[in-house]
Amino acid sequence: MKTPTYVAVTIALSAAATLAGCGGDSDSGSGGGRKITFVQGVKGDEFYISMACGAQQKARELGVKLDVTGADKWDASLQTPVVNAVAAKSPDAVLIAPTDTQALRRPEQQLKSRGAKVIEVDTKLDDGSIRETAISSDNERGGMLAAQTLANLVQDRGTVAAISVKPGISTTDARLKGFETEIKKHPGITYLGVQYNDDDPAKAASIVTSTIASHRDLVGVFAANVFSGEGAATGIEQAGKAGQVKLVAFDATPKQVEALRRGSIQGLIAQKPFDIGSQGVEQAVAALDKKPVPKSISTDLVAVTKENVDQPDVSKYLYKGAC
Ligand code: T6T
Repeated sequence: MKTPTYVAVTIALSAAATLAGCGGDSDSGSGGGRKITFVQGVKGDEFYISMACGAQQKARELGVKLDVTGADKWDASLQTPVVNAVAAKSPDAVLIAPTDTQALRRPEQQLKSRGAKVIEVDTKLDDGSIRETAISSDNERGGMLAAQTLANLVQDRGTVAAISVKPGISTTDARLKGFETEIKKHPGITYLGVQYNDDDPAKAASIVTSTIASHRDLVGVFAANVFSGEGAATGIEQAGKAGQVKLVAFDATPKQVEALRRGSIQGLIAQKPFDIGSQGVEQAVAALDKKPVPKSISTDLVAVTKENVDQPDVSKYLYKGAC
């Protein structure tokens, strides 16, 4: 089966993705004076930094004030007090990436009961009764695309493994589901299952080096997000297997793209965080204007390889460390 080495998967709306200058907070000072707060899944992750850029740009266009906040680590017990502090400020609307499908239910309920319109961006709760809408990539399809790409890279035979953050995250769980569904269609491939790294690249690196040491026939790894991918690339390099053990990872941070250029990563599934952020503000204002808001919005994915990474219609989706 010929696996696509470069695919632009258009699944739904794509907002005009142009980057504009932005910082933590913006106040265009005009236009309705509404306050929107964006609670990232974690601070310092270029995926969410790019998402904040899209949200800032749309906030300027629509004349609303946007604050951006988040916890220092991907952890529901750290995100909860951040959300409670936001609720205390009674914003008109909140864009939030809940770090767990259950644990953030009560804090989100708190936001809603204080009158805020809740827009879930990237991740979502199992309970859909709080949010106005959920905006994210089609993560299950992204996982299937990663499996097809990895199967092609390893000529449909050998042993592969997966690495992810932790169970209970709507996005990475969906990617694993898509990956596992697809990889099972490749009889020549043995799948070892998933190991979790708690969103810590150092943990991801040591998981991969020990997996390589204990499975001499390991030929491929799927990494379900940024820090899983950055860590897996380091682990493969530390084991001296760069280019031999193939790596396909979700996301496209500067570090991941560098690893792609030097041959430690062979495929990246890039999301469009700028579009998700921009759509998030647009739907928040629509909800505040009592306009109809779709129950969910799915944004594009792009498969990135060494061959296409510098092509303009691919490179424009690579994540940024600043706007
Ligand atoms: O992959 C993204 C995001 O989509 C996922 O929900 C969590 O991990 C990332 O933020 C990357 O770190």
